[in-house]
Amino acid sequence: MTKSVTTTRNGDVAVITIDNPPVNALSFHVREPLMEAFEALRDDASVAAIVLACAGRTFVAGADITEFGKPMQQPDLRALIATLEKIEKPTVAAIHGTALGGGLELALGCHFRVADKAARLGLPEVKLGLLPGAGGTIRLPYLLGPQKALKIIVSGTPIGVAEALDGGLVDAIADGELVAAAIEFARARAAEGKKFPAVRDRRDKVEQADLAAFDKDAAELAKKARGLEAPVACAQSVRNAITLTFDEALAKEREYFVKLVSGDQSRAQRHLFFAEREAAKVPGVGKDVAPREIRRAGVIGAGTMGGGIAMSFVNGGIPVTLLEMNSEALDRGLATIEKNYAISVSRGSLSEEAKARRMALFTRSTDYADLADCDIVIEAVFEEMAVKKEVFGKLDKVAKPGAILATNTSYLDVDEIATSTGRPQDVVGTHFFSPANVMKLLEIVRGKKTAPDVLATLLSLAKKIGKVPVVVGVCHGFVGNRMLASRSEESESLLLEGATPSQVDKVFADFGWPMGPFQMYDLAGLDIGWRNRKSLGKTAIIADPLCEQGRFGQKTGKGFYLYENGSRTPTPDPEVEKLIDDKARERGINRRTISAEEIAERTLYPMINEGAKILEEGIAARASDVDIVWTNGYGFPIGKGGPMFFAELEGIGKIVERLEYWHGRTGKDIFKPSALLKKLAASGGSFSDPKEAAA
Ligand code: 3H9
Repeated sequence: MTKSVTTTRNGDVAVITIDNPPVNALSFHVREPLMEAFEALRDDASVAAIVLACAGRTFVAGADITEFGKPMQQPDLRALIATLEKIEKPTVAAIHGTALGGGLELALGCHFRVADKAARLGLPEVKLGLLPGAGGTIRLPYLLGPQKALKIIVSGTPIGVAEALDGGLVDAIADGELVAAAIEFARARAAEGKKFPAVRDRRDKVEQADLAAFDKDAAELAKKARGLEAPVACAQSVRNAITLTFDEALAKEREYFVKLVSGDQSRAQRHLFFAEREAAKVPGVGKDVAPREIRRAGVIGAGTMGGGIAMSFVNGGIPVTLLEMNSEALDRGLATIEKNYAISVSRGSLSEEAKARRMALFTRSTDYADLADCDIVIEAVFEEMAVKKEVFGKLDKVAKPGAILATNTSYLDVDEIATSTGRPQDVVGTHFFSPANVMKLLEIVRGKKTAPDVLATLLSLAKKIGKVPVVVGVCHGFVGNRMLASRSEESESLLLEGATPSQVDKVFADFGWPMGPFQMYDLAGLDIGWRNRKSLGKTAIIADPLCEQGRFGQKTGKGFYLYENGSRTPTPDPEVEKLIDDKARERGINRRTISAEEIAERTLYPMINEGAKILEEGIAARASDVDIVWTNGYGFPIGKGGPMFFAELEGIGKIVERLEYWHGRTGKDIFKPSALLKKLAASGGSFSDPKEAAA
């Protein structure tokens, strides 16, 4: 077994190398020998300078997240950094890959940082519901200035070396081999023969800080935190770097960290971190299954979905043949795509050159024969079985052998679509979420005959185009929309029984959702669901008459709410309330006062129940996959970890009891507790460890 930490010598420069694959996390078996190395080299008179480097693909990517929530074995990271920082000979971190979290904090314990050109540096702890807990919220503001540091810490987004060099976080960019450059740099500093200040003693940038401007930025960020504790704690801790001494601020940082790491929000966000990685491990698709090569994609349909999907491929550097019925439709689709890129240019997130490069990756087509050289074709045509089958029949004739044929569908049976081809093993569903170029979730729908290497290809492709993939089985609506259906049905019932749209939406906002169901309908456009219902022969008691009145939501200025003078702020509309009243009276319903608790139970619990049924049927491989679907595709609050994680926090026993209560009162199937929920309630087990119930 390779040692986690080794020390080598290059003349009078000592090089410590951390080797803890895959990402050099600072596990106990790294911290212990690292501490020994620091102490030994500190006391070794033959060592003039020290370089701290990493083997493998990256510099240290953080503390070992799997150790959180367990008793911390000493030395902890703070002790390690304190020892490193006291070493008087020049210390230099040699950074390649990503220096993240505790990794960057460790590098901040050195006097200097030399980075590879492609390195990225950041403190992503906020994404785990934490704040950097080993001095990052203090040392980073010391080096970069508090306002810049605040942005990096609260967003959790790493920066590149040019920005790091400019701000003073990095001292040099390696020209050539990194460790050799760092040794050179260290030797040159040692030759200067002076003592360099530790970062903790470099207070000039915080002393010059504009506290009022900082507070203004922090207040803006706090507004966006939407109930999450970590961003607020991050901002407070960076503020402490300005107002308190180093040691006082460090003690406060520790206090905040300890509180956050043991809280439910961080547990939920850590669950999501591992859940996302777990979702990429699909039963039956082992590491030995090689993905197919994707050099060109075809997208059929240049409407909202097709255009967004095509943009996702192009953003990942994959050329796209975009096919439409006629050149007018193509012109319209490409004009929208160009407009979307132009918005990014105007916001400064894309350069003109990058926009031009992306637009050049599109090839126009109105002829299926042009799809013959595509390695994957995704159709995004009208959501109707007959139309989809016709498209797949045509595709079967032109696509090359081994090409992946994907249907972008939200509900339809992928196995049935596959029957219109002679190659069902190459057929798969890809459920993108709108706007497809923005939304991260990708439900990959595995048909009965979908080949494992098709799934492996989609999983690696998803990563390349910046999506979070979850493999799901065939059923109406797959994981996300199937669970959503139970919530939608109940939201309308709540209105008829006495709630108002704004009351329901407030319960959702208070829970942490970006918006409630009625604001969501108004934003998406009520006409979409209306069209869908009509095609299925279904009706909605409130939404249908709203549509008949031309109230399609924000785009018509009226929906469940009023949007006056083009405003996006919803205002309750007495006309809608009257409509609800009338519809209730027609049905003999006596409207009553409905509590927030009732709204929460009747909307959230049926979703959890449906999620459990999905698990029983094997449509999702694990509960954490369901959580990834909901947090990435539907705005489920990340601080609650997704519906299935939340169910365990809430108590499965309580949920089953309340479902049974509502089932008794309403007789609706959505409330009939699933066998899995009942089993877990009886055994006290969890979704990941479903113990057998005691006999
Ligand atoms: C922290 O540092 C707290 C301190 O401030 C204070 C302490 C007192 N620990 O993502 P990948 C695993 S908090 C344990 O697929 P990539 C990961 O689960 C930490 N395990 O690779 C996966 O395992 P598996 C702050 C970790 O190349 C495997 O490594 N740092 C950790 O796509 C490969 O990961 C962060 O939040 C970890 N820290 O991306 C950075 N990191 O193969 C978190 C990864 O069994 N990490 N694993 O599924 C990342 O963002 C990405 O892993 C990284 C590489 C960008 C580095």
